[in-house]
Amino acid sequence: MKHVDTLILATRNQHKIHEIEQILGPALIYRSLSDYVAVQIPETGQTLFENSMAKARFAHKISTLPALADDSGLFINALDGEPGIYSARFGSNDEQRIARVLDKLQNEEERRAHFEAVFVLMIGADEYQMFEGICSGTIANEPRGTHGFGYDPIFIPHGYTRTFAELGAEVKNKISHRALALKQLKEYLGI
Ligand code: ITT
Repeated sequence: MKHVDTLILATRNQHKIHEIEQILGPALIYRSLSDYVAVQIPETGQTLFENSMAKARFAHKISTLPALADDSGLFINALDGEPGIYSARFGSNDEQRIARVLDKLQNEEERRAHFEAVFVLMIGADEYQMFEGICSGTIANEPRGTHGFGYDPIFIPHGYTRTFAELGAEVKNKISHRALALKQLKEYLGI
């Protein structure tokens, strides 16, 4: 177990920040990148882990605080894992990204997919821990629901008939890739 009371969240995605804070709860104090700098951290890695490491390392360096990064993506079987690590760059906004996925899956019966999140907690310059979560499901035929963000309106988690965007935060934050990874982090921090 590791004692940490303040964390800098190494993400610019407000939806992620909200989910992370909801899942981890009030035992920690949260700082964000916008408390420090306005620069965008380039994502040049070939894997979620490499990108997550780069974000955590950067946030730790500028703040000297323990830093938590989340690199995540939607991996679709019929598209050989696309959009995967490029999930955030698959279009210029959520609507376009969703339309592109649905277009590529037109008339496709194989609709299995999974979300994956890789968190890196950078505690010191050479000290880090990695936590991973996977949530399997299928891609809906059309967007449904208004909760959440990103691909939530087209992702139906395994065991459910509704999308994450229909199910809402209470369900999503128990079963999502982010929730599963952060459960391990909570155990690690003893919170
Ligand atoms: P940061 O790099 O600043 O953290 P980002 O949004 O660019 O923010 P990623 O590079 O990790 O983050 O891209 C993840 C993308 O994958 C995200 O923008 C969504 O499009 C998608 N995604 C990840 N988790 C998701 C979730 O829980 N629900 C819906 N879409 C999700």
